[in-house]
Amino acid sequence: NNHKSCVLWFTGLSGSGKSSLANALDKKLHSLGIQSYVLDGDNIRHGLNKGLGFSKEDRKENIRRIGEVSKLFVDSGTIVSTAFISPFREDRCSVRELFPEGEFIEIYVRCPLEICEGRDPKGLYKKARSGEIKDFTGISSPYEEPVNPELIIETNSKSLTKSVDIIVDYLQSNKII
Ligand code: GGZ
Repeated sequence: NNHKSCVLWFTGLSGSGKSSLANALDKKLHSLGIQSYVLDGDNIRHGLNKGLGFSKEDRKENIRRIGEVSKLFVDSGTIVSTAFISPFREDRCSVRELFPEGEFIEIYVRCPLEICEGRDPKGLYKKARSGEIKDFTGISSPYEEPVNPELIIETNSKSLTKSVDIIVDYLQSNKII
């Protein structure tokens, strides 16, 4: 299949649906015969970035390394989707600067904090409220919204299928796939 490579940088709160969306998109791209890969907490924070925590400095280093790894994937001809909170604007901007214009596509997975907190699949918000987990994004650590993201997906009001379609349309309109 003839396609360009790029990074789809999903950013948003814990529980906003970044991983679900990145993984659903990944499936869709594979079904179209497109080489695609997902980087998320499961394959990065448990491996390459084991040992990094959630202080501002550790998150910065987490995102920096993910940016560099994404670049390697893009060099290999892959469409890479990254699913990390990446709460700091400055850190996301630094990653954007690693790529030529058009290859870094920031996707803000927007979902109200109350909804994310209500979902709380791992009980982390509850622990953050009680103080058992500190520096928790949205509760005791900031989330800086993207200023000019290429796409905003409202996971609260859109189905997963519809959200995937919006991203696929974007990739087609911009002649990436
Ligand atoms: C935010 C935390 C924290 C704190 C553990 N703050 O819902 P999850 O569990 O699966 O996703 C969250 C994940 C965030 O890691 P990232 O690498 O995406 O963060 S960042 O981009 O800011 O570096 C959550 C879990 O790790 N988690 N403690 N204090 N999320």
